[in-house]
Amino acid sequence: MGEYFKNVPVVKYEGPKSTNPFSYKFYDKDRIVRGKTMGEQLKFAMAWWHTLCANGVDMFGSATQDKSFGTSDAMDLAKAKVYAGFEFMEKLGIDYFCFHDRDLAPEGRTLEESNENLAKIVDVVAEQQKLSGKKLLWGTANLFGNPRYMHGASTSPNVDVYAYAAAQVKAAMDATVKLGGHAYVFWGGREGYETLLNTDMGLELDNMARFFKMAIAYGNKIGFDGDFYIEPKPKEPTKNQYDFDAATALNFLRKYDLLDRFKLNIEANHATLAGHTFQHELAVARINGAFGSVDANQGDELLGWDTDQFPTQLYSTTLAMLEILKAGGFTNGGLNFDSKQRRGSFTLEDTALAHIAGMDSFALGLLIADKIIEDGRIGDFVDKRYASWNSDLGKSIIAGNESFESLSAIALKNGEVTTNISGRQELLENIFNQILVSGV
Ligand code: XLS
Ligand code: CA
Ligand code: CA
Repeated sequence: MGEYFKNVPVVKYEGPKSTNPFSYKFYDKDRIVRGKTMGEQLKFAMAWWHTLCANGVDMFGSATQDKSFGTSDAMDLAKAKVYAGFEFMEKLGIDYFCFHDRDLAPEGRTLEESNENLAKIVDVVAEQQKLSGKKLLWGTANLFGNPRYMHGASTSPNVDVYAYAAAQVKAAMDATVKLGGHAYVFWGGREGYETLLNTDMGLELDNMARFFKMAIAYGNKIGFDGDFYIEPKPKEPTKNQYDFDAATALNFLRKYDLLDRFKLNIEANHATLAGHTFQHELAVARINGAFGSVDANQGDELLGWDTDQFPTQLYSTTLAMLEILKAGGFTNGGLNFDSKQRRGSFTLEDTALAHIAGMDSFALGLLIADKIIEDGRIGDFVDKRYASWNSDLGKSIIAGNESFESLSAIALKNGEVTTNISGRQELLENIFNQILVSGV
C-alpha cells in the first residue's frame, strides 16, 4: 500500500499566528460555534474526481500533475486512489468524500464489466471506511463523459441511451447505499440543448422527470433514505442546461411534484456562471425549503468559465456561511470541495495546501458569520426595514384581508408617501468589514 502523500504531514490546528503552511490557522475542528463543532458545521468533503483524478489537463495542454500513484493498470490505479484518498483524508482531518462512479472505477468494455469494476472498488472503499470511520457525503454517476451521452442522458432523444443512463444510475445508487451515503446528486452537464432547431424541449424535460421518479422508486426499494439533489448550472459543457439556476431547477421540481425528495446542491462557480452570487443561489434554495448541500469553490471574475478554484474569497465564504446558518445548517449535505489546484500548482503537496486554504477560508467564513449574527446590527437593521409590515395595515395585507379597492382607498386618503427610510447599504457594508477584520 505505501504512503502516497509523502511530503504531507498530519495537518492540525495551530492558530492564526502559525507560519507552518501545513497547519490550520482557523479551522479548529472541535471548537464549538453556534452549538456544534466546526467539524459538524462545515462537514468538509473531498471530491474524488479533482483530488485523486484531475491532473492539470486543460483545453490547450496536457497533464502537469502526476496522479498515477505509482501504477499503470486502470484497476490498480483505482485501488491506489482509494488508499491515497483515505490517507489524504486522514492527514487533513476531512471526514467525508464524494464520487462519480467513473472516478472510483474505470469503465469496462461492456456495461457488465463497468458494473463489476465499480462493485470491486466499492468493496475496497467500504473496507477503508470501516478502518477509518470516513463517510460518504454523496454519490453520483458520470452521465456526461462517454460519447454515448453526446445528446444527453435522461434527456437524450435516443431511448437506448436513456436506458443505459438508468442502468448506470442504478449501479451508482447501489454504491451510494453500500457506502452509507445519505445523498445522491444529479448534475446534468449534457441535459440541455445546443440548438432548439433539433430539440423537443417539452419531451426532454418530461423524460428527465420520469427518470428522477424512477430513481426515487429504486431508492425506496434499496433503502436509500437520503436526499436527491439537483446541482444547477447554466451552461458548460452544453450551451443551455435545463437546471440553469436554483429558481429554474425549483420550477422543474415543483412542476413534476418532486420537491418532497429533491433539494439543491449549490455550487459557487455555477452561481456566478448563471449571473448570480453564491449567496443568492443559497438564499433561493433556503427560502424554498430546498437547501441541501454545497459544492465549495470559486470562479475567476476575469475568466468566463467553470474554473473550480479552491475558495479563498472571505466575502463569499462568509456570506455563504450566513445563508447556511440561516437555513439551519447541514443535515444530509456538507461542503464538498469541487475544486482543483491550479495547473501550475502541480505537486501533491499543493493538493493538500489547496484544501487547507479552502478549509481555513470556510472556517473563517463561519466564525465571521457567527460574529455578524451575535453583533446583531445587520439583522436588526433588516428587521427594522420591514417594520411597517407589523403595522395594522401590514398585518391586514398578510392576513389576506385587503384588496386593490381597499388599498386604493387607503392610498388616496394617505396622499404622497413620506415614510421611506434609507437602505444604508454602505453603512452595512462597512459594519460587515469592521466585523470581518476584528478578529475571530
Ligand atoms: C461540473 C459539476 C460536477 C458535479 C458532479 O461542473 O460541478 O462536477 O458536481 O457531477
Ligand atoms: Ca459541482
Ligand atoms: Ca464546477
